[in-house]
Amino acid sequence: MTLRAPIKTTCAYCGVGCGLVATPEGAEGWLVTGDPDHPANAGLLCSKGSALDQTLGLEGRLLSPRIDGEKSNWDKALDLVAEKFTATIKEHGPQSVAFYVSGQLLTEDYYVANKLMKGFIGAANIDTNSRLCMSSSVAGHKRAFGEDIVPGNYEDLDQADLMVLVGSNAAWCHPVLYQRMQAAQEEHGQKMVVIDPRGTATSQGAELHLPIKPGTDVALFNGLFVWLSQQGLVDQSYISDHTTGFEAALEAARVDAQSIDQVADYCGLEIKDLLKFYEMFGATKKVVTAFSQGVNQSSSGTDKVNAIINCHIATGRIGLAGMGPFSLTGQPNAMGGREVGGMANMLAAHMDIDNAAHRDLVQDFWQSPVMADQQGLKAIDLFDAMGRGDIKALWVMGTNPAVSLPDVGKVNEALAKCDFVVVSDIIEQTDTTQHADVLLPAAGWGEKDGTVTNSERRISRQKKFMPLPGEARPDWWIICEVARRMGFGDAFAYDNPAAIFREHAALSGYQNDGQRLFDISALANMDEAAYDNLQPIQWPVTSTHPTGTPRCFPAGGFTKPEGRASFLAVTARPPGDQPDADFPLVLNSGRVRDQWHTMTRTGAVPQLSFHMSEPIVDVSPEDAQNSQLQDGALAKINTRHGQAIARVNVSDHMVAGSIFLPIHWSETNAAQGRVGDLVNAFVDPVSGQPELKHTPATIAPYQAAWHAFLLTKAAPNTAPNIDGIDFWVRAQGDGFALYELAGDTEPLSWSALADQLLGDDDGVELLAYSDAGRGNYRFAQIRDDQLNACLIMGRDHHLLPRSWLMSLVGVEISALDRQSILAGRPAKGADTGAIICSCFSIGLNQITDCLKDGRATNIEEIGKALSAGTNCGSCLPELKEIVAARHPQPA
Ligand SMILES: Nc1nc2c(c(=O)[nH]1)N[C@H]1C(S)=C(S)[C@@H](COP(=O)(O)OP(=O)(O)OC[C@H]3O[C@@H](n4cnc5c(=O)[nH]c(N)nc54)[C@H](O)[C@@H]3O)O[C@H]1N2
Ligand SMILES: Nc1nc2c(c(=O)[nH]1)N[C@H]1C(S)=C(S)[C@@H](COP(=O)(O)OP(=O)(O)OC[C@H]3O[C@@H](n4cnc5c(=O)[nH]c(N)nc54)[C@H](O)[C@@H]3O)O[C@H]1N2
Ligand code: SF4
Ligand SMILES: [Mo]
Repeated sequence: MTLRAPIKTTCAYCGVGCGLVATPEGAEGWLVTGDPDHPANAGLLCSKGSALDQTLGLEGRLLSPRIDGEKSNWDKALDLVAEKFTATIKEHGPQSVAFYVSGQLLTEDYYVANKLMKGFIGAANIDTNSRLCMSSSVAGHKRAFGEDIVPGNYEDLDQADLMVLVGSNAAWCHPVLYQRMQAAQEEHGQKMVVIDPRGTATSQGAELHLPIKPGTDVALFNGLFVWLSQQGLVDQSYISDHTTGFEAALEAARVDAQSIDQVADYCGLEIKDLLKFYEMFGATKKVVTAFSQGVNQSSSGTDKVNAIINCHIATGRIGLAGMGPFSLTGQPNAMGGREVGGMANMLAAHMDIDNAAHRDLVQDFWQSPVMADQQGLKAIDLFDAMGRGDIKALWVMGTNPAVSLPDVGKVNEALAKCDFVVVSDIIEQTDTTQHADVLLPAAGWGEKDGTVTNSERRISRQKKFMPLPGEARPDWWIICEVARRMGFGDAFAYDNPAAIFREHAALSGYQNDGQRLFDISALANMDEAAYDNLQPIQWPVTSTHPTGTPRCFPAGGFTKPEGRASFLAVTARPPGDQPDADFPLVLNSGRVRDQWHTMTRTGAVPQLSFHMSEPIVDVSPEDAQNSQLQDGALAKINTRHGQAIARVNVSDHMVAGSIFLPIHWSETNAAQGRVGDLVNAFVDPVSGQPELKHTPATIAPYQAAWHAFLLTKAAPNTAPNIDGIDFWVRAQGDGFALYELAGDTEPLSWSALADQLLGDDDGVELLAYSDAGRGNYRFAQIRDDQLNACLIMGRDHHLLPRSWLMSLVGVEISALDRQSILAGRPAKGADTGAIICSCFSIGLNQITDCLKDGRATNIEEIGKALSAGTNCGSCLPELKEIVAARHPQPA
């Protein structure tokens, strides 16, 4: 029997780590709301978090182990995995096997995966999607502080007088933190500067946006460093008491920053804007510089991190309330993964694999037969080695590398070539599970117990409140069962995640003596009940700080020898691959508001599907004109690595020379929508993090001969496998699927194509309109006075407003609706327009109508009239922009 009482847990998605309450609702259902007591969010949630209760269904779930695609059972599958790994190691050595894991695993899962690979298999070929995400920050922190530490906490974001956001679209990616910053703007006039090559929902709310030339952040911060020192704004006593390397770093910075003009020119910025930023930074003591993937995902990512940290330690703006460099972690447990050392170049508990004393310490603690004595392969090298046949057995857990790695065509070839691929996932059909010899059904969010650590070093419990579905099992259990079958049973005999956590906590304190700040040994003796009731707590958690530590480095005290932080001498380097005549544009890539990564969970939630229902390429008006692209039409984007097709959004927020594609679509839900196919695999030499934000590209109109969209209740969860369809993308509606379709050549018979797409359906009323001359076709199947399917085809891409037809699903179709469908024109006011507020499904037209007819003049009034923006608030930046377009503020 399941316990049907409210349960406190943590969000499954981003690194903000919001606390949630899952409350039973109805017979089986759960309602998920923000936990008002959790310090990360104080009850707030974003659009993704608020829709978590809608991901709890079992549609698409992997519910039993599979071998070669056939249903199997746990014993057979686990035996096979253990046998194959053991045999491969025996024949080809420990370096011939690898794990590729994820910052979305819980700390306990991560800990045992790392322990098995490094201490029992004896190699370090365990890398993680965090390589693509946080590894430059890890490397930057280690170089500066001697340890991977995010010094501050979220209260600093509230207390700062100036927030500098570098390469972060927090309004969409860390929405709850962004809302905290917005509140700080209102409460005490906090200022915001956003440094990003494109305008974003985040930069909308900023006092200053610096549309930096992609990849040039090191020069910008070197410029700041030099300027601060010229103005006498560096803190000499802090520098001499707590740091080393100031002079050398300043000298290196001067190479980039002989003058403000040089910096402005290199970074493609106006001198006055640059100076304004420098003056704001110089004049404000409480500055937080928060950074994310625009910094990390770069071939100079580590240097970018250090260029930022240099400015903070030069001015003593670190370790105190309202200030500091702040790496925003992406995944829910990116930080936890770093604690357990689950990357190829780390050991465990913030120890180094290159350090013999650390290796001995960990081996002694684990009582393990072997210990990896050299770094393993980092993600990009790992898949390259697999392509060469050097990695013969791979186990993927909690990540979808066939979508998310750069140059992913090559990755898919490597996966296809690998002798033995095991994938643990919650979803049956992904681009990666296609390659699996063995598929292991993992328990998902809400079905398993463990801990995660958020961006501010705060450990929170994720809790089970649902039964295990089918044969799904928690990841830690799966890993321990394989370890046991490989002969390591004693070291993996945990009864529950609490036991693993205790060991992890004990290791952090083992022979530590204050050498490593990551120490949670005060949690090492928690019994199950204490573990279950663990309140969110920030590490270090030691006998001297039993209730946790809100801030590190309050007065120096860095992990480096003598407690000093290092300045790093860095100079700007251009991105690895430069545009040329064939590929004159820079392809940037990143996230959209309502989707999570490869959409395996958020893609199934109707409420999240229509803020952006297909891959959109953002293009500046100038580039659109040069490439003859029309807003709303399809375009082909090509790079040296591959091709994608996306719909064009001509946007004033884009600067000429660069285009932006979202990362979310895959072969599972689109044809040619996978951005990884395009992206180069150039890496940062220090961190190994790939340059996912900068690939030379070209864009051209995709001259489709026909376009269509299909809205159907009979929602096949697959590609429309029909000859002549060259482009398709699928979005999940409430009880229906919406497909966008296009083809290169006009169908020989439109009606035959229509029959194939609609399928026979006896007993339905068919509305059909065709104008062969213009090539306009509209079909609607109506059953019991409701829309069953509808297909609109034509030579033009404009067709009809999808939002209008979607609004007809599930309601009685009136005579007027029938007329409107046949006429191809919605009745006045019937089209809600593109969805802006996902929580209440409020579209753009509804909002603009409300502003036009005077029902509202500001966001609050829109909220009152339509409810838009009154739940999670994720759409507030967009509402602000819509209001501003209608009611421009006097300058
Ligand atoms: N909605 C949503 N939220 C998420 C996620 C999600 O999938 N969906 N994923 C989570 C994860 S794992 C992560 S890592 C975070 C990522 O969070 P963010 O890093 O905020 O998100 P991105 O969209 O990847 O990229 C941020 C910005 O970097 C900019 N950028 C590109 N090149 C440069 C450059 O050279 N310099 C500078 N300064 N900026 C540049 C891009 O234009 C983009 O706006 O989001 C987390 N939150
Ligand atoms: N071009 C480009 N590429 C990028 C990025 C970019 O900005 N640009 N960003 C990069 C970044 S920062 C990141 S973090 C990655 C993210 O990329 P991925 O990690 O590949 O993306 P996800 O969709 O989060 O994959 C998680 C997988 O784990 C499964 N899963 C969910 N819960 C569980 C569970 O409890 N157990 C197990 N075993 N499986 C589970 C999901 O179904 C899904 O298949 O993408 C990277 N790739
Ligand atoms: S900001 Fe949104 S996605 Fe991130 S943890 Fe909070 S609710 Fe989840
Ligand atoms: Mo990430």
